[in-house]
Amino acid sequence: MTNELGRLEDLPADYVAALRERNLVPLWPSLRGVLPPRQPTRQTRPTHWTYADIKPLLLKAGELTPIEKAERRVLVLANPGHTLEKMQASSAMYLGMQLLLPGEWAPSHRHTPNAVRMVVEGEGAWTTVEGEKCPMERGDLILTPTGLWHEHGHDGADPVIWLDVLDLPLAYYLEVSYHLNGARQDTKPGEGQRNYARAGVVPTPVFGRSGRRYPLLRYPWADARAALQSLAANQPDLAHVQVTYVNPETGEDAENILGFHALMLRPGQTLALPARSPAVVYHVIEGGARVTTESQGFDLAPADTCCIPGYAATTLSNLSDTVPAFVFVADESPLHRKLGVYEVRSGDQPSMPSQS
Ligand code: 1HN
Repeated sequence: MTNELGRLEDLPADYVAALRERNLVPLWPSLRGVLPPRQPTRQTRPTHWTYADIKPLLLKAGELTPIEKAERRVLVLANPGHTLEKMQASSAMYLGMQLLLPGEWAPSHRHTPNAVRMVVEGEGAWTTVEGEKCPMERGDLILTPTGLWHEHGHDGADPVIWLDVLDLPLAYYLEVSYHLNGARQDTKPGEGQRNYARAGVVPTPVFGRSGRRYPLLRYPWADARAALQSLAANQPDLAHVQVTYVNPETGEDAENILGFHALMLRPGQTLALPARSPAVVYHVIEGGARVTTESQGFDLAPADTCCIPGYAATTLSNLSDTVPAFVFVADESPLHRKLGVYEVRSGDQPSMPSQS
């Protein structure tokens, strides 16, 4: 169906007014807008945020706004395609860079959106999640899933900065976003990390399993990095050297809505990724990477972050010929799979999910 549909202007003004007075709207003038041919309309624009830009402005926020006046001292990485006021990186993803200064405490709360933190810089901070005190070291991924109490503290000497990734825009859109404040948590040492210390071996179900939805809360960078290097060394022809952060008891995605991965680009490697339905965030942990889509290319330095809309074929290139690049990837794939709209395209051919 490519025929032109009737426009609102084609209708008598008094008819449109009569509809509007009764909270009624004709569909056909807007049908192509909400259901465009072949490819969805995306407000998400390819956007690059450099750490060189963010860091001084975030440190300035540390001077301007005490933690008591901020609760969470964050500069939001807002996608201009959604308008900055919406504070979204994509339709479902929120990104923020958070600063905690030595001695500061970001009080305990819990909320409906799911969050993770990817530690960018600094030592001595911790996040306590449901009483489990998780040290924050560079490259660590720490989960604070929906409903779990969490607070941040800092016993070190220098500022600590991390990247927050939340499904806040989705929760807000669904009108389910709210929080509860709590008292400082009593802490116990990292239970999850002692139980799930090695991949491939997990406590036996009848004896040792927690049965918790989130048995592992901290994924140390040293382990993810070692897994990537081992994978790359063992499979020299493997192009997509990537690991996914999962629930070690079930193998399912670590959280319900957003997916989290760590990717290694070999020295000099260029990796062509097909167009997929979810929007994707790339954040460089180590090294440098060029991220290119049809319309744009970004050179990412360490701690730089970019967002690429869904349905956009993307090429990732290591900027170095001598050292690997390590990239943290967050995407909307668990959500898309649950909704049944997950799609990988070859060329620009739609591959809409169907019955067959
Ligand atoms: C939140 O709870 C944190 O706990 C950071 O560090 C950023 C943005 C929106 C809503 C909740 C945190 C957040 C947030």
